[in-house]
Amino acid sequence: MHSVISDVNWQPVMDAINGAEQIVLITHCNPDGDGIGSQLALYDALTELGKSVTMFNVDGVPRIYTFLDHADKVGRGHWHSDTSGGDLIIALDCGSKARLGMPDAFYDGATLLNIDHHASNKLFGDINLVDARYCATGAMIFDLLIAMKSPVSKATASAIYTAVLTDTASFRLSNSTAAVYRMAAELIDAGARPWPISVHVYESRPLAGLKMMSACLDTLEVHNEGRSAWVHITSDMYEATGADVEDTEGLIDYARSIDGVEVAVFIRCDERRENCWKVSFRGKTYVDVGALAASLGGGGHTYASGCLMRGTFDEVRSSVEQAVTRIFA
Ligand SMILES: [Mn+2]
Repeated sequence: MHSVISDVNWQPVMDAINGAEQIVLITHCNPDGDGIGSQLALYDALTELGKSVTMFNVDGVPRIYTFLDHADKVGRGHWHSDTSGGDLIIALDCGSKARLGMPDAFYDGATLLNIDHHASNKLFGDINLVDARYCATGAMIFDLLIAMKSPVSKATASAIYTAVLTDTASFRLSNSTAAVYRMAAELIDAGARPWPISVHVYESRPLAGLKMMSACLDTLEVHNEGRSAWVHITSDMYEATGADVEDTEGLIDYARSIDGVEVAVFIRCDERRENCWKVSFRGKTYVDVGALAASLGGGGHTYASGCLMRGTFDEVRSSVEQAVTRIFA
């Protein structure tokens, strides 16, 4: 196998893993395919090495990723202090400690290892391996396993393939380098099966999800002389369609897909908190939406980012409109 990026020093990560007895793997709230794929891949590899590993996410595993091996072993919900902790906690694909959603007591007595590819990562770990050259945290796990000389099982290969598939928008984004395609080929050699994985991830939507897509696209507006596209979801739309937050994944990509649109904006209500909104951005060619999100208190990548905002829908919308309009001014 060939590493995706060859000049990364994995030694501090390997030392931390080698020295740990109990390891906890965690990813961010509202986890995506990269967070889950990285977690399950590393679980498979570390248990194979004889480590005692547990997994825990505030939001568990989204349904579309439950087909992956070990998905049933991920704990979810609020962490209780009587739950057995680890001496090493590995945070995967997460830019800030707050996004892990855990209370301070969760980290007591443990070393926190932060493995991520977000340029905006806050370097919140005791050990940080953050490298924005990677297309996905899953690709970092691939390189880590090569560095560890750990065999890549079919389960691990499938999990990493899923991580990379979803974080590159099916190998379409600019981060899909030749090395990423070579990794994909090696993952397929190791047992990952592209079409069944795609069917689970992209071809298994519930009908309610399609109804939500239709309702969401009904809110589509184009501004800034055709350069920004806007969609949103309010709480009544969840009630009308029967969809849940997992069904809103990917809707913003339809807004970006419009010819001439450079920035897509997706505002959706937080289903758990009143007057709290998740704002997502996607860029196409020349706009750095990571900086856009940062100007609103969030973060992310050059082409994909987001932030949380409070207020009424109209207040949030108008703040975001001002920020977007400044970009095109
Ligand atoms: Mn990622």
